[in-house]
Amino acid sequence: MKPWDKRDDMVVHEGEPFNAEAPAAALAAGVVTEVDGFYCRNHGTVPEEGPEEWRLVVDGLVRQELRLSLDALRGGFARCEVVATLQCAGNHRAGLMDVRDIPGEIRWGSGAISTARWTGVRLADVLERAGIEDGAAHIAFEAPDVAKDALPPQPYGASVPVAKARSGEVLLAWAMNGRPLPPVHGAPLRVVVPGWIGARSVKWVRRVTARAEPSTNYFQATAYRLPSGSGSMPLEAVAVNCGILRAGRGEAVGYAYAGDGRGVARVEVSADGGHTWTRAELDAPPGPWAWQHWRAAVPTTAGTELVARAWDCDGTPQPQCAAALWNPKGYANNAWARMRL
Ligand code: MTE
Ligand code: MO
Repeated sequence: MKPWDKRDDMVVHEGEPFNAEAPAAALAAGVVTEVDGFYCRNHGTVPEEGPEEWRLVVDGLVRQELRLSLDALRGGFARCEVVATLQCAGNHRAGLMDVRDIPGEIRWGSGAISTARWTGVRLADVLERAGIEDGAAHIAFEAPDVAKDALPPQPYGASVPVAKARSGEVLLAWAMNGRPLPPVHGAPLRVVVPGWIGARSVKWVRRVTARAEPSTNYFQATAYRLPSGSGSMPLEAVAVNCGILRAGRGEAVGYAYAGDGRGVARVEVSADGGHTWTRAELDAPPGPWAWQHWRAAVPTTAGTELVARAWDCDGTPQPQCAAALWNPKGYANNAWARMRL
């Protein structure tokens, strides 16, 4: 076993902090990913915390500050389960690095994505208990792990606008696939923001703060953004994208995912560089916040390059070329998926 009870075949990019993508076999094995194959993205060292002294603080622009133990969370609010896909904004970065190098960033292939059944309470219910004041427009999350790649080095944090925080799908989760969260995935409690880039799903969350402005944390204010106008904009919902997981014996198998609950309408695969396409058979998603698996009958002789592309339910297609999507930190590459056999 690799560190953190992960499968031996995890694609480990960094040992410390531990950054590893899910092997294609783990992603293909089921529409819900086993915890031992679930990708890991860590900006700092996994914190050690005794659940005994752990408390979640809810403060800022609220009528009533809260200090909640795990038992208080479990016992005081309705329990909720959501099957949600997490995808790192850096998933498929390798395709952008092939266009032009991106020094200092992890060369993620298409395995910085996984799906779990998360159990916890709705963030909306906790915010309701605290009573959000009128001036609050963002909900910020703070964790104790210190990110060395932040400038300056600082604990990890993020925020989401109040509308997303109050939506029923955003969880404060203590379990993953029916078992307590393992340390590397955020024990004892993490935020799960379905449909949005993984960076907003803060692990080891200790503080939830209602604010007038977005979090000033490096990972909200500086990283995980795309150039926009003369400034930049935060990455939020995941754009429709897909991956090819395996191909052989005349069949290709993969995943497709469109964030923000949009769902995938169609997937096509080409074995001739995009001249002709075969429509893939799409599995039903395990829920509105999850990816879908697909399979297509296509020639799979050695040397063939397979290309796959998806449309979301708004009719938005994936762009063809990574070159048009290149950005300095290498986020959000949703160009057509390619696999050379
Ligand atoms: N939360 C904390 N506290 N520290 C982190 O480094 N990484 C974020 C997010 N939450 C991170 C975090 C990023 S960039 C992603 S993609 C997801 O966690 C990855 O979640 P996972 O490791 O459980 O797959
Ligand atoms: Mo990420």
